[in-house]
Amino acid sequence: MLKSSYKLNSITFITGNPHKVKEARGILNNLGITLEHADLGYVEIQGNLEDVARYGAKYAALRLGKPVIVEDAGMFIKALKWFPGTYSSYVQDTLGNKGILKLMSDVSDRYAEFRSVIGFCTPKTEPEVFLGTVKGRIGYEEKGEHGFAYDPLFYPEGYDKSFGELGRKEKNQFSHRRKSLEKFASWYKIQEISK
Ligand code: ITT
Repeated sequence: MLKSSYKLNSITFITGNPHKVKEARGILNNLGITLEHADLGYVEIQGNLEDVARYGAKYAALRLGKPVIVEDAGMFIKALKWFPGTYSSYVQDTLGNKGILKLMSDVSDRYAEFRSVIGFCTPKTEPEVFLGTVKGRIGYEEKGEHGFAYDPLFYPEGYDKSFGELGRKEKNQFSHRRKSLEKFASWYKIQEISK
C-alpha cells in the first residue's frame, strides 16, 4: 500500500477515443469516481494488451505528472486465431466491419470476445493493470446505431441484440470496459498514493 495526498475520487483518462470517455465516465460516476479526460497521446508499444496498458500508463503519468489511467482494448475472434486482437483499431480503420464479415462468411464458429485492460500509474509508482472480458459471438450483418467500431457486429452471450442495438447504459452494465473499470475502482478506492 502507498501513502497519499492524491484524491482517490477522481482520475484522469488518457485516450483519443471519445466513445471510450463517455462509457468510462458513466461507469466510474456510478462507482463514485469523477473522470477527467486528457487527449495527450501516448506511446503504444508492440505487445499484448497488458504490456501496452502498462507502458502507456507509465509514460502518460510521467508526462502529465499525475495519476492516470489508459485503456488498451480489442475484439478477439476465435475462428480467426483471435484476430484482430491487438490490431483492432487499425483493422477497424482499414477492413472495417464489412471486411470482418467477409472474413467470417464461411465460418460457423462465431465465438468472439471483447477484452479491455485498464492501466493505472502515478509518476512515482509502477503500473497496475486490470482486465475485463465479455464473451459473445459475431453476427452475420451489422445491427444497430449505438456504440462504436465493432459494436454492431458483436452479440454478447445470452443476448439476441448486438452491442450496437443496446444503449450505452445497458452496454455499460456488463461490457469488458465495465469489468476492467470496476476492478480498477475497487482497487483504487482502498489505495493511498504518495506524490
Ligand atoms: P486510445 O488508444 O487513444 O485509447 P483507440 O480507439 O485507439 O483509443 P485501442 O488502441 O484500445 O483504442 O483500440 C481498441 C480498438 O478496439 C478500438 O479502436 C475499437 O476499434 C475496438 N474496440 C474496443 N472496445 C470496443 C467497444 O467497446 N466497442 C467496439 N469496438 C471496440
